[in-house]
Amino acid sequence: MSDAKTVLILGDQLSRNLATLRDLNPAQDRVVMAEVAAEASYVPHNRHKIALIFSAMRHFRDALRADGLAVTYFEYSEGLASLGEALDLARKRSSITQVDCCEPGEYRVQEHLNAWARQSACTINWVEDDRYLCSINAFKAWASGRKQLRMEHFYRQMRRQHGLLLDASGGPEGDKWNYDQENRAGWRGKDSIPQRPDIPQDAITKAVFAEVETAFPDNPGDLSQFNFAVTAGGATAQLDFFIDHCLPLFGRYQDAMAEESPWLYHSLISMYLNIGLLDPLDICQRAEKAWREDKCELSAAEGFIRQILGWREYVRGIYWMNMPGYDKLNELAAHEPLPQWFWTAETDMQCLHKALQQSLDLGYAHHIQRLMVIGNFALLAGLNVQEVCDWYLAVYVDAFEWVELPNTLGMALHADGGLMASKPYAASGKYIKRQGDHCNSCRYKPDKVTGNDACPYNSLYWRFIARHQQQFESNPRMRLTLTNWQRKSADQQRAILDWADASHQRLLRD
Ligand code: FAD
Ligand code: DLZ
Repeated sequence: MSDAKTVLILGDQLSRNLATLRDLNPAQDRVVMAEVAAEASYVPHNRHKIALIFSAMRHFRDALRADGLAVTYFEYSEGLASLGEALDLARKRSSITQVDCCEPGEYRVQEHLNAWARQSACTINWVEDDRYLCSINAFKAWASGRKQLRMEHFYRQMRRQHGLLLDASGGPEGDKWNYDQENRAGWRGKDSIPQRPDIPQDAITKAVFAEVETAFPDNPGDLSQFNFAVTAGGATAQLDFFIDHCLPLFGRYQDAMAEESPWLYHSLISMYLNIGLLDPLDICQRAEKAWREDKCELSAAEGFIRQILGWREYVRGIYWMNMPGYDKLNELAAHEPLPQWFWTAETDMQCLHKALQQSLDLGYAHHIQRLMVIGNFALLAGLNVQEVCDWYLAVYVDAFEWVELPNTLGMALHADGGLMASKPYAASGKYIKRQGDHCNSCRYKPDKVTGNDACPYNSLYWRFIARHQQQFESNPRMRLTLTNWQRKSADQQRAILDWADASHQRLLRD
């Protein structure tokens, strides 16, 4: 008989097919799972996120036990400080010299467990997490020797490698790899938005709500609006709903924003994918099948698959290739303190108010809200990079550092100097007006740059461009913007910058 195994399962590793769970011997092996203060408190997580993870962990524990596996499980009320403490307690119950654990989603957790292993004379056997479609080493190999990394090149290789949306000759279906140009419609209220199903909550989830309300009274999140699945079966039902009702218009409105809906046609699946309740390849194959069965346009299926097969895997590669260190980058020297109203949503900029409010209440905002409303404001206002990243890590239900950090620090804040994005995603109020209908009910006018009713994004945009002119000069993708700024007369520039400084002071003081 081989030695008994001890497997640590983290809160975002709730997949029955996890590499460390394969081939366990129920007669002797043991799984350890723990709800611990360090993980629940390293940022003030949204209550939706804590409730989702604790409830999903408890459901997963019960499923493993139903399969005959022995699970040592610590609930939050048992008061454990850290994952290390959970392993210490597990060691008191049976002798453990090695713990098997799949690669974690955060460098911080890896460091913590490595430190625990050193002081406990135990080894941690890190096992590759093959739920991802590109391993960390495969990404590094792809990236090595390339002068510039571009998601599009990575994505094409992933399409070929996983046989997605390919024609008989191995080329892209429809002769085009990318339909992004067709996926940029703004929201004008012309289509009806599907009503999302109410997800029933069982006794486990209700018990978790009560514990979370008590233990995290000051964290964001309105649990009366909790509507997440907590099992693989429940998450699959949500994916089914998306494929049947939302995928056909997903592509067209991917970049849109609507007053009436926090999610439009988006899939609302990132939280399930990230904690292991859904499988990325399966999702991509489902989207391709929907297209082959004529249930959606190619542009919708391609746009959706690109997010999961392309962006999701790409950001994970960028994170692990650049950690440690990536989290400290601040290329544009952005140091302004995060305004208090990021935690209350009290701002009279309607798009920002809506995006912040739903982020705080529901733990969800779609990509354009995260990037072009909240992230764009943080970029233009020069908000402190680490404070903004911590805010994103806290607020969103799907936030784990491997995916949150490259998106926030890299894509939204351009703090990595262009590793993630070849130009800053800086935009004025015009973009926000074009993509949605928030401006109709806003007190500010998106076509005015100065004056009390001018949209603050406009003058802040020019202030940002003016401040970073030198850094952007060598970037050909910024040339047109810089020329537009430089063509303005000295008086015009002065008037815009004076107004921008006054607005900046007012907004950051409020
Ligand atoms: P859809 O729009 O329906 O997209 C489908 C899926 O594609 C998503 O579920 C997600 O798994 C994947 N996806 C799409 N874009 C990205 C991307 N840029 N990076 C990685 N995966 C992507 N996503 C997270 O999962 N966790 C985060 O913490 C997170 N933080 C972000 C912070 C910022 C500043 C930005 C700009 C984006 C962030 N994203 C993050 C990416 C993206 O916004 C979310 O994945 C998406 O909004 C989740 O909603 P959805 O499931 O309805 O996605
Ligand atoms: C986010 C989170 C929370 C809130 N709580 C726990 C927990 O109690 N136990 C646990 O194992 N994981 C939790 N997580 C997820 C971790 O913080 C971390 O993001 C992942 O373990 C990284 O793989």
